[in-house]
Amino acid sequence: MKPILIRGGTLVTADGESRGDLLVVGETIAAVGPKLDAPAGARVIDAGGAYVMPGGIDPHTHMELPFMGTVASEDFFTGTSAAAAGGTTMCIDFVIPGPQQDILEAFHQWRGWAEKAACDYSFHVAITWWSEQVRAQMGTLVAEHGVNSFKHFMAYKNAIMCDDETLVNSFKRCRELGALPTLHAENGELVFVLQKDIFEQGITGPEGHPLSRPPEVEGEAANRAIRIAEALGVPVYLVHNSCIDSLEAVTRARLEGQQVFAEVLAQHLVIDDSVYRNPDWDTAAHYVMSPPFRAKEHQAALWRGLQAGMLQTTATDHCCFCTPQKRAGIDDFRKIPNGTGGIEDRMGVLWHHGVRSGKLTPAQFVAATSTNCARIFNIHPQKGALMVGSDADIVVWDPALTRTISARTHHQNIDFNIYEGMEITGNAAVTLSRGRVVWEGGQLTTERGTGRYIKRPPFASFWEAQNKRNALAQPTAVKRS
Ligand code: URQ
Ligand code: ZN
Ligand code: ZN
Repeated sequence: MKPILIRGGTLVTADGESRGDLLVVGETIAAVGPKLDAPAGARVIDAGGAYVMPGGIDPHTHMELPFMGTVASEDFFTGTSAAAAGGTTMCIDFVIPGPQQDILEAFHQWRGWAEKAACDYSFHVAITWWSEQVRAQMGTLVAEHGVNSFKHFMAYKNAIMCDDETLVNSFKRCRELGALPTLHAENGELVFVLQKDIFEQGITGPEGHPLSRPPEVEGEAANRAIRIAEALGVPVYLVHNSCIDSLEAVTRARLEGQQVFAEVLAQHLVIDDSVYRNPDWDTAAHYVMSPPFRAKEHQAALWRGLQAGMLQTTATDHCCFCTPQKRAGIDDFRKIPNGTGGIEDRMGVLWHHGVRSGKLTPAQFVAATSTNCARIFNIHPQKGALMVGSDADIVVWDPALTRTISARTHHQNIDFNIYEGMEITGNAAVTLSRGRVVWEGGQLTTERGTGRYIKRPPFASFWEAQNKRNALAQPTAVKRS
């Protein structure tokens, strides 16, 4: 590949903005600074009037996920390509072993599916059951395969839900390994009973979905997970916080100094629960995901949480089921496959509703769409940075580029778009994945298989300090005379 000089832009990182140029040689950033010379044969990209920022990292996707009797329609090639069209250059997906499935076997299964990816990717591994073998294999995944985060679904009873015994055992194991436990925090037992009650009252349509998972169902689980983590002395990361109830649990813990990290989905920031009252069954079912979309006051609180730094990352939970797949629940909302798309629109939606509205600065935008995720999951500054030696995952962001979001024009492999008709200003003009231009002039030039699996090292430094602290705090036996 020829060297690429990105010239005349405003470089923006999580730490601020500066005018300057950026030189890419091969797959990494070779130089950053004012008035860089173009080496012989270099390609020059004019970034005048645009921002130059680290490629987005989406910490929460589910490409080609087998779930609820079907398989998500987006695969690792189409999904990472659509991501590039929106400025995202890496995703962290999920290995979700079936109950009693060997977790190493599941890991290699997902690694096989992801070989077609067009941008870089990594995997959280879900702990859906417990045994001494699971415990041992978590160690193998950390030591040999670069996994430093393990997911726990507190919802989806009789499927992938794990009980408190599994949570406690797995959290303890994460602490031993220097890995970060992550959580889908909804009380699955409550959901199961509420779903049954609502269905038996005769509410069978998509409007039953949010009724069976009210905010308190999420708040209880979020608080329980946070308290378990506190008691065991392990950090914790809560995915898709959707409401005031979970945000309050996160905020309290963080204000007390507990190591709690929290994610919010772009769609939960801008879409409310009125979507479930759409008279068209298909349209209402398009929005069935968990946690569900909430009443308006929750969006305002989530924006404040993002601005205040209580929510550190933004994601999409990109888990696509087309309309015919959603219709599996035509007579029973409990059977509608849970999930929505959004990987292509996350950054544009956040820029339009966040930066253009004055809620976020460009630097906060970069932190929330890329750098915080890289730091939390221990891949900074390889990812999420514009530093010499960083991977050349870069977006030339045009703040004036306007587009109307639609399934008719998006690159996602799903037959609807949850943001259908939304006009946004601010989009990726050029996207580079490890130095390769994959999006430019409205055209994708991704190639199957050019994405790489990114290993994420354990958090040794945190744990050594934590273990030393706990050793000092060991309760001493009471000497009785
Ligand atoms: O719960 C998740 O994160 C996966 C199964 C995607 N589906 C969803 O509704 N969020
Ligand atoms: Zn989830
Ligand atoms: Zn998910």
